[in-house]
Amino acid sequence: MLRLTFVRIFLAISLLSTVGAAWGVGAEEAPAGIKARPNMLFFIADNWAFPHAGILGDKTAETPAFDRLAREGVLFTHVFNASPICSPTRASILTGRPPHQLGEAGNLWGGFPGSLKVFTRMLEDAGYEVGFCGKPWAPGRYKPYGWSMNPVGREYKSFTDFLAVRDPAKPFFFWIGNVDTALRDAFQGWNYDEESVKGIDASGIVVPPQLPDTPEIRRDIQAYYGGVRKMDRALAGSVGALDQARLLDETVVVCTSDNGWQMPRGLANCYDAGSRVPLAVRWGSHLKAGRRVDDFISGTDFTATFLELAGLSPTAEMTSRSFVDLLLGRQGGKARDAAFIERERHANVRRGNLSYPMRAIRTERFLYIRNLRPDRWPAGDPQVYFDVGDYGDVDASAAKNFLQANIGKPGFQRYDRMIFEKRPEEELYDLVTDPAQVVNVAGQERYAAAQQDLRNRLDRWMRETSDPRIDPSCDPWDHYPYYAPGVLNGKKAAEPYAPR
Ligand SMILES: [Ca+2]
Repeated sequence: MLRLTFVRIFLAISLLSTVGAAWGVGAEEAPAGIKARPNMLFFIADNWAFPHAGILGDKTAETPAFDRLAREGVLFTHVFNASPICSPTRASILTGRPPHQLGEAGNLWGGFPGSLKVFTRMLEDAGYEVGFCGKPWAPGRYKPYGWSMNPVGREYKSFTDFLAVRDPAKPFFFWIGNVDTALRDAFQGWNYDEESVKGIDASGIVVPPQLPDTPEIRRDIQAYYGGVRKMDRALAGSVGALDQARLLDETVVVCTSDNGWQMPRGLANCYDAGSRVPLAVRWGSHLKAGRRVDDFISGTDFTATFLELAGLSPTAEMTSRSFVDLLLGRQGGKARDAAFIERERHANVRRGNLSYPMRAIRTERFLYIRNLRPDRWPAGDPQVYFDVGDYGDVDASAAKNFLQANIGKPGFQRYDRMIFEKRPEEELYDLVTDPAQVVNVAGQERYAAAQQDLRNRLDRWMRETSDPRIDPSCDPWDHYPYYAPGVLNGKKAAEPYAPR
């Protein structure tokens, strides 16, 4: 049965005859030992940050399933998503383009323009069966924009449901959007119940220097690690389902996250805590087991990678670069030496519906951030405006409550400055001396040349990718609708709030 399926797929591939071109060889000499058009399982966590996995050296993180993928496949250590925010990152993964090219999809809770081309649809058009369960492109609206279903594809109740009903003659791409590492919503913390955190030693947690080391903060991080453990168990279940269906070794299994953790100065910030994510890929015997790749990967690169695996090429407008060469350990891969990170409006937490635009470049040595509207509040206005409360771009949690209760108190000013207060136009962090990115060295004489070089690189990238922000007066993201369920001024609005 399986053999027959393989023959059918092989015939279909020969007919399409696109595979050879994508692999860089003639179709008839199909790559030795490489199965063309493999199944792909994309497991994407929500707000799970680097390096919170056992195999990355984190002693508190219990991630045996992720560690197994890395041990039996490839572990990537420098993966940065294009944005530190859910919807724009997910949109950039689907389109292979930076969020600033995606109009409303560059904001959280925006719309997904019908004109955008997504790789999942391209795979479907090329004969793949595509589906998802859990969190797809979200949050935001797609129906009024010409999409009959989520831009990821058709929704299934679970991965096992999908496996049971899929057409075995077709290869598949399946997206699992796990949310165990996210806060339950913007108003509650992680799960603190006994079962969720059982066995996770809060005293063993390493509190990063951007947060005060107090029992309140440790408790929040402990609960987050409970989420990490739960997420990893879900991953184990998905890999087990593949194994049970005898599909594991012929399926490319990818596990990553959409952005960094939801602790203050993480999510919605261009620091590593907001944008750097774990990534491991397993593909049976096709990948040499236990390799570690330190080249830079942008989250936008998944697009071209999945397309290449399916024998397709990215469109001309995609900035995505395939990392199939890096996966296979081939020479001549077009490895990046930097990643670009950006954000626009996260929650609608500034008077006048204003965004807080940032653009950043992360190299091995430096992180350079440009705050394009430094007169605005990076974490949201300090006065209560929406139900999300003060500084609404920092999601509500026990850690935030604690920090807010201590604003202005002795010993807390440095955290106020790092998390809540306005920021200078330029930030520069030297990762050799300051890996946590807490000491801004922008403007210091000894860094003048590096700062100028990074400034130029960022400008060049903005110009080359037609970033509307290259025009200093341009603010389109302030005017796009904000579709979060009504939480304006303490009232549950019947309709989502849209800026006037
Ligand atoms: Ca997220």
